[in-house]
Amino acid sequence: MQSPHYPVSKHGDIMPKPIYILNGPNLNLLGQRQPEIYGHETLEDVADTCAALAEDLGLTIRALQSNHEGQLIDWIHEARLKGAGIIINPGAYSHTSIAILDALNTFDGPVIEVHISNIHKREVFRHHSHVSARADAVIAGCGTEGYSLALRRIKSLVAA
Ligand code: CA2
Repeated sequence: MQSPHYPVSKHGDIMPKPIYILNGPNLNLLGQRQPEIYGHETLEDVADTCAALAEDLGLTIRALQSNHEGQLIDWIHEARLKGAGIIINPGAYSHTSIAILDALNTFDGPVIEVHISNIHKREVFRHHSHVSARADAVIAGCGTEGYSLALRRIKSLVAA
């Protein structure tokens, strides 16, 4: 009998619920500006790397980016129904958005917060993240590799 928790592909295979990989404002410019802080990889490169790793791990991903707070919140709400976990780099909303924290608090699965740069080594206004109050793990300063690290960790958390 098929699990009611998993969608079924057109071939009849059970598809695991995706891990949502959400990126916030300005991260669409990754690889185009400030490589000394954010590196040379584009967000598309990051999504490709995550998709390949996810396949190795037996996971699926849904990688999304928006410059708009409300859109990120809508995707978190979508993940409540359709997602197994959330990896989120909220960008500057990390430091300002109680609304994103509230949305994440409605999500039952694991949440991992990723920052490409080490926010604690930067300006004081970047040191605090509202999202960290919900995150099961926080990865900062590992460059874009942080997304792969988060995917490996979330694999352990969804399996637990
Ligand atoms: O280190 C991170 O990943 C940040 O979340 C990135 C945010 C920043 O506001 C946070 O404090 C830390 C900024 C994203 C801006 O991304 C750009 C990428 C390339 C070029 C310009 C901006």
